[in-house]
Amino acid sequence: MHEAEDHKTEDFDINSQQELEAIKNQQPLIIETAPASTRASENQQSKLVLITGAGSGIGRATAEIFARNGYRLILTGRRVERLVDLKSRFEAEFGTEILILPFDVRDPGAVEAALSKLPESFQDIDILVNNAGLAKGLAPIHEGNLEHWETMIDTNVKGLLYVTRLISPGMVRRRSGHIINVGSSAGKEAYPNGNVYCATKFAVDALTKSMRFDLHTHNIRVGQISPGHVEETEFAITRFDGDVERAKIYNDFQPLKSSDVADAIYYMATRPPHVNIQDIQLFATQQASSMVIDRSGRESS
Ligand code: NDP
Ligand code: 8X3
Repeated sequence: MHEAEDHKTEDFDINSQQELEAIKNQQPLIIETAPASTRASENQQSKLVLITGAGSGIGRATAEIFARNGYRLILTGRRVERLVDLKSRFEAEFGTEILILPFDVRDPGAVEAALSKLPESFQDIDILVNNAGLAKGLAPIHEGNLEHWETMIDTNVKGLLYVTRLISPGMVRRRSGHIINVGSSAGKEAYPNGNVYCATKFAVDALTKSMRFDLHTHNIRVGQISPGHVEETEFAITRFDGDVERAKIYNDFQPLKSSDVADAIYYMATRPPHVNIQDIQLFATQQASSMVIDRSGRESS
């Protein structure tokens, strides 16, 4: 559905011509959001967080909790208008400093162009949240759609790798950093028709473990979060290509909310430096496993 809305820069109101030009040229866009005297970046605690897929769902909720707590942010995703909206809201509510960086994680050239030209004050990324990802389709293996498969593998696995490859060297150089990958319950337990999506999230699980092997001697924390069903996201509508009826998969039980996952990510990021939470698996109370869900109605909201 939103593939069609698609990632245009022309159809929305950007603040200035300079900003529009910057986005069109794939230049980093620094949005200063409050009078200098109140800017969160001037707080001593102000760490820098890069979130992929920040324009909706879990990424947006994660951006919000970090912004509310005074962190500086680099927000990425393809739909610039979503990022611009967030920037405006965070400007008004939290007075933090934000860099908008639109790129497609599947395109290694675009990832490199965006991340290799960061302004100096946005180069030292303390926390990377590898969140951008998606499911496409829900079909048995013998009926699978090759384009869906490519999209999931390119986004969930290769995209995560491209971003990590560019950001982790700075963390190694500084002997400081934290990488949090957004996995899934689907990366712990395969389910019928989940085949390729599950495989990509199993890959995220494996990459999280191997990245930790590679980076722990450099004082870098690597962890992952593995949620079950999460509402307040575009996950289902994307999986079912905009089919609103098919995407109604949360009506008869209370799933996690995007803010529940953001809260857990924030918890991981705010432990003392000697503590690394390797994985948080979380389900809604009414969900016992990928396939075992109490669909008798919402117990709570
Ligand atoms: P959303 O669809 O709301 O968010 C996904 C985000 O990823 C979007 O903001 C999208 O932005 C971005 N994205 C997708 N493809 C690309 C791309 N090629 N390049 C850059 N950004 C991209 O769903 P969720 O918030 O649910 O998904 C976030 C993560 O959580 C995913 O990794 C998903 O697998 C995982 N997850 C979701 C669960 C759920 O039930 N919702 C449960 C467990 C894990 P844009 O389109 O603008 O690029
Ligand atoms: C999303 C959860 O169960 O739809 O990763 O795969 S599920």
